[in-house]
Amino acid sequence: ENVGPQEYTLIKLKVCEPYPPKLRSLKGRNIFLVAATLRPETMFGQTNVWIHPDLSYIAHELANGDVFVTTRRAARNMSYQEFTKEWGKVHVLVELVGQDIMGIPLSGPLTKYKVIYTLPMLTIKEDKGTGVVTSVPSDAPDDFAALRDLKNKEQFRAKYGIKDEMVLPFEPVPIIDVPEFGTLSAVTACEQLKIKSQNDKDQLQLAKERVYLKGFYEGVMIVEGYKGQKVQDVKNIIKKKMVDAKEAVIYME
Ligand code: A2H
Repeated sequence: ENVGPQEYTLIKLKVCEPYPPKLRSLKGRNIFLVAATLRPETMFGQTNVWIHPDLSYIAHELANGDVFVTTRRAARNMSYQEFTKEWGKVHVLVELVGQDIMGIPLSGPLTKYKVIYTLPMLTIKEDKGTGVVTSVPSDAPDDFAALRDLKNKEQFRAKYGIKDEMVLPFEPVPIIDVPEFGTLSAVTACEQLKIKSQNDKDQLQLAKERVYLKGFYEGVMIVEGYKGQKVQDVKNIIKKKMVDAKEAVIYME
């Protein structure tokens, strides 16, 4: 683990109306699920957003009137980073569990998919980031394995009330070329290591070790506007663009 504070980019994923029953009292307000990522330059490849079905979340109000959905722990951290009206105070609007916001439509920055959905991931940690994770199956083995599980297992989808159209149309998007791994590095790594599901912990750890460092240090962007540029060189540019457009915010923990 890192020593000292870690900076995350929080990606704002706007909840589309009509809102699910638990959020209905917030009709007319701008509600965002916010996902903590270390890889803002991969947002071109978002296909869905992961939520833990049994984890507690809150919808809370920020100083600018926006409503963020995160864990209470992340909300508290935000209150010490000038997100809230009063320093150290969280303004809770609604208490939720993940299942209350499962299978809901969102719109997010940079992805080619106009609408993406919240889907269940059981390995989300309560004590990291916001408890909301954006999914980039092209470049993150955890995301690829979990999305493939949902695609392959109808019972898994049914258990969490996920409809076919929230999962089946969404394919990994080639966004970064990684030497030796190609343009879908997470897919390649999962195939090489014969990963069968999101529960293949040790193999997934290996896959991640293989692709993350290489993706960051040797990856080359292949998306329009950044073609041929190194991931390292565009990461901060893409991050700043989203922050300036109010599509993302910087958060520390
Ligand atoms: B990353 P670190 Cl393409 N539980 O975003 C589990 N995983 C979480 C999480 C939580 N509560 N909060 C964030 N994460 C994930 C993109 C990505 C990420 C890519 C490649 C690598 C990568 C798309 N998912 O992470 O322990 C998020 O996934 C490499 C580790 O703080 C976040 O960035 O290092 C990353 O883990 C933060 O993990």
